Amino acid sequence: MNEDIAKIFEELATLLELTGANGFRVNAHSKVARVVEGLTSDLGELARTDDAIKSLEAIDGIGKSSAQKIVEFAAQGTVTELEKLRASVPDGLREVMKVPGLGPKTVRRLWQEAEIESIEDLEAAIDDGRLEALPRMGRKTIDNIRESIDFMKTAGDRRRLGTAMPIAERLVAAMQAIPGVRKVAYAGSLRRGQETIGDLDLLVTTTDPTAASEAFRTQSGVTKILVAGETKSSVRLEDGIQVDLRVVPEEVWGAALMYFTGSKDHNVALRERAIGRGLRLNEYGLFPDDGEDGPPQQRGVTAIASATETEIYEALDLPWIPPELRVDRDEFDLEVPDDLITVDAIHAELHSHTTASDGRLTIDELAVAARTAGRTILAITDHSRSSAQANGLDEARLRRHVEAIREADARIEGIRLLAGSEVDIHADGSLDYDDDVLALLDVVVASPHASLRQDPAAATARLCAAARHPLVSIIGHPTGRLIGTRKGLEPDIEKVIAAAIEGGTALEINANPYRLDLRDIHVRAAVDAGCLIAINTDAHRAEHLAFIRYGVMTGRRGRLRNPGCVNTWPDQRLLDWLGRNR
Ligand code: DGT
Ligand code: CA
Ligand code: CA
Ligand code: ZN
Repeated sequence: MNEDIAKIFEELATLLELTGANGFRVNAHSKVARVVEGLTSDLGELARTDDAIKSLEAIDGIGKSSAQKIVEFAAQGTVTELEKLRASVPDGLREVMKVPGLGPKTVRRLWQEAEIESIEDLEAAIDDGRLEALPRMGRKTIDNIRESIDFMKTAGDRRRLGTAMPIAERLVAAMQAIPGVRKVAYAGSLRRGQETIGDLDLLVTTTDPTAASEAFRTQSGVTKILVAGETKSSVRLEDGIQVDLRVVPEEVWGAALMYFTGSKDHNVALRERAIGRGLRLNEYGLFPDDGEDGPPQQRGVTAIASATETEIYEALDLPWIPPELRVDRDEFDLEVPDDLITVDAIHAELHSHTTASDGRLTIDELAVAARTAGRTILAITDHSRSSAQANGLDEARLRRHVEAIREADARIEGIRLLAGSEVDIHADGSLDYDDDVLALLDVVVASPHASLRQDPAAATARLCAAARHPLVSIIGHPTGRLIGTRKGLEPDIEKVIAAAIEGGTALEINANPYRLDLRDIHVRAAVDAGCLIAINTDAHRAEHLAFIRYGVMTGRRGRLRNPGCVNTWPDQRLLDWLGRNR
């Protein structure tokens, strides 16, 4: 319930700003959102008690009118003021709000001063020069807006890995519960751990195909049935994502799973490999070539292999290839490493935030959460002073924070806490604290946060300088991209990798599904060059620690092996590496 309430206040704040309410009211609402998000007890319950208003008002940051809205929401599931505000704003403006870099203030100006009520209006206004005619609207701002719109369009309708995965896992569990169903798996780009997912592909085996298909199509959350066949169904879910289901016979499970996992290029390459060996491969199995046209299974030809992926790969003289490697670049030519990175191998989290900056948990709470998640080392790396919007720490606060972390480390059992900082890399490559301050810390994650539109040469110089700095342990989310919304820096990645190797610095795979930065192909380049990699969740709350799986999938796509990932190292080796220049 708290999350819903926070969202409502966030939306209220946005709509108020958009409709020109005074800044005080806007801030009061976004403050409530933050307060509610940070609460550990459920407000929904509190809001249904007799003196709900009084109890809510007693919470720091919640005033009377906010308390009334929370009570209204708990009782009605809606807030009248929000409905009114929504009605007063053109629908198309919501899309305009989503354009990266356009805040409510600017969108209000576009709306009021240039009558822009949709993305289409905005594009037209850019084209006919109306936008440029507005006061305080420079060429550069307009170029940025145009670029952001183009970026939004190409990102299209794909979902982030971290959005698709929980949906797929829920669907798999639901299918598993249907009588007669035996095997269930998700395939497609999700199984390959791609950073964005077009649609979900589910496979099942069952003793009752009709019942399984029927249950799939009528389950809650389905808004539209697109295909309703005997073995193939396709539906659209509430949030718009499409899910394909195929019911396959148990004996062809491996062939079907392999086919629907893809990638398409990998499949094509496998099929050619089969042909080269006098065989035919399709989603029903690997068959001897009988010289006839058409699907061999329809002529009663017996498959050489079909039940498991492993037996099919083996019959093609290949080891089982992990789904993340199935891209058709060079997965057939290279050995599949037997120590490809896994979630289980990771026991150190080296990038995390507490309430000292913009995290939700105290040092103690975060330590316990990390320990519960199986970590044996946790580096606490709150933001540095320049990240003002993230409540970055000035030097005095940092010193006190370091003391607090060391004190907590001495007190809390079962996990080693390291005192660190996520230090801003300025546009020119200099760092946000002086070296004598950095020297106080156990871990320095240096990350770019601002000036993310600088030109590639400047970005390269910036990242290289930080990577060579002797007191920097890790370059955090090196490009600063946000999937689908922000392109981030476009450095010459080979040069950054070379600088990191020179400095003995690790490049981070930030496991947050909005980031996955380094991205897979950059990881691959780093791994090939022998550069160290760190996989961190950048946890701002307890649930974020589970993002590690997405970082690991990205690492596997880059052929990252356990020894190349510092988070897998034995504690003492890791500590020695972190302390090497201190
Ligand atoms: P997506 O959904 O766009 O994120 O990407 P995928 O890879 O999940 O693609 P999707 O859902 O169209 O198809 C799932 C898999 O099925 C795909 O990875 C490979 C296989 N597949 C689909 N169409 C073809 C095809 O025309 N030829 C071959 N060889 N395989 C195909
Ligand atoms: Ca798919
Ligand atoms: Ca599909
Ligand atoms: Zn961070």
